[in-house]
Amino acid sequence: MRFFFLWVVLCSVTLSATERPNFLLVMVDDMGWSDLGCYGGEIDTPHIDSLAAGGLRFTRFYNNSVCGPTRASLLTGLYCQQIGHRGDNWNMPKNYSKCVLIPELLQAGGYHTAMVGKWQGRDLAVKRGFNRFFGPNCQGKISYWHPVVQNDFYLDDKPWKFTEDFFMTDAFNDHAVTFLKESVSGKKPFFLYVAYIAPHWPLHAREKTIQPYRARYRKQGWNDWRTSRIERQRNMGLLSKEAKPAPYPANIPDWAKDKHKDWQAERMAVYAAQISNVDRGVGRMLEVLKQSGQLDNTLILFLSDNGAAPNGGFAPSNSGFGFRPNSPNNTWRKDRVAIRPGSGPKLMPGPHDTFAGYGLAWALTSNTPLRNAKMSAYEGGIRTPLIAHWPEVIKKGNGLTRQPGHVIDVMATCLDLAHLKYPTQFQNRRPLPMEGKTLAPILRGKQRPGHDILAWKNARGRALMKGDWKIVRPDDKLPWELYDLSADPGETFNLAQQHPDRVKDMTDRYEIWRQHVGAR
Ligand SMILES: [Ca+2]
Repeated sequence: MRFFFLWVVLCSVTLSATERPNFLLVMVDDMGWSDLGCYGGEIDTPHIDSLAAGGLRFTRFYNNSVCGPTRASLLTGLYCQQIGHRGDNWNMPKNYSKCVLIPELLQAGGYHTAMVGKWQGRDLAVKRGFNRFFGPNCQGKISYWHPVVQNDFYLDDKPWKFTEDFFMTDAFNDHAVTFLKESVSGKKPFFLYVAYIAPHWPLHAREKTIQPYRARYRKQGWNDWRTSRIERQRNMGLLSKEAKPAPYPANIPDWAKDKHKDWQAERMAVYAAQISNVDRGVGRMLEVLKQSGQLDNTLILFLSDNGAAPNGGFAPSNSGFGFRPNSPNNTWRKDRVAIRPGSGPKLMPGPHDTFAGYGLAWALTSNTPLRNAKMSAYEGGIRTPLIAHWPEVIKKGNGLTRQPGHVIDVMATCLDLAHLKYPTQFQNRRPLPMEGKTLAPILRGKQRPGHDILAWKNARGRALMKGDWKIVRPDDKLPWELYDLSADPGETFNLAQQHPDRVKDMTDRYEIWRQHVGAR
């Protein structure tokens, strides 16, 4: 009898340990909605696509359209303004007395926690709940090739010495694999957060990773690739047959008439190479999970922190991103090698001494079929792919869900699945009540009671969403526009004139939200 009792106790202990899943949260930086193969893109992302093939893709998941505000919300489960973030610059939560971070709560709740990649805090990640950390404390523009000022790299709490053959995404991939191997061999469940900086500008990549893409983007340009993506999205069920993609703004040049096609193609080829490099890292992480037998009990979430970035111009130039001719810039890189300013046919992007972006024309292809880009509250700024992979729970592969969600939901999801409660007090802090809601019902194939509203205020956009309806405007001086996202994801038909009562109701709600979160 006593033996039986002990056996039951031991079993229940083992069961409760396996019940709590591991978390692998992977976020890329400035990647558009349709760059991944599984969202209609032509970039080679076989490993990320395999997550979609065995998991669930969200068609309406949202971020805060800029790096810092998204990260602040992602890690705290709060709107960024609630923790002293205006939504217009790119640092981490400013007011830690009002929030807690996911790793802090999971660590206190028995998880092993680790992070690789972009950290923007005033203090180090290992002081904010991570047992292990590798990456830069980002305070300025970065190079993928070399150490630069304002972006010191740390391994845990120690400054990290750069290796001879350093390339940032490769270093992230290597450390993610190392931390994951440590995590799977430990007794605790784990939370690994990999925050890539790719494919954020500058366009830096190794020649061998660019090469496979060169011919692809010389063959056809931004408009034709956009058409190809729309066709694939319609076939995949990501875009209905009737839905109209966002129209091109009038200033987008015609690819057919472009005089510098090889340079334009090179810009997209380097961008694609950066995403491929992330995909290789995801493949290596998947291999570690498979080998350890822990893939089935690991919830993997893959998303982007904002829409594709418009920076980089339409035409060749001899300056950009703060680098100008006849203006010395040999103090930015720590080895004092200067960047050759500008970008063009005689200065192709990719190498260590270049600094370029791919420009709005390609960014709109990345965001196909959505309107506008990073920083905007139109869908091209705030809508992100989200892939969820968790074989133990998500049994039916290749699924799509149209239920909306937001990065504020990740905190609630992790706590729910880890059987932890959100605290009213943590250390000496009194965190505000969570704004996010768990995504677990959606992962289990059910309808969840979603958000009554979701809302945004950032430097170049304000918006509020209620169900399929969305009001949006680029700034406070312009009238609100109204869109029905179920029929019009491209935000092409402004329905504000037809539905004045709905606009009034939603603007009232926006005002209540604005005061609730303390947005200006
Ligand atoms: Ca970003």
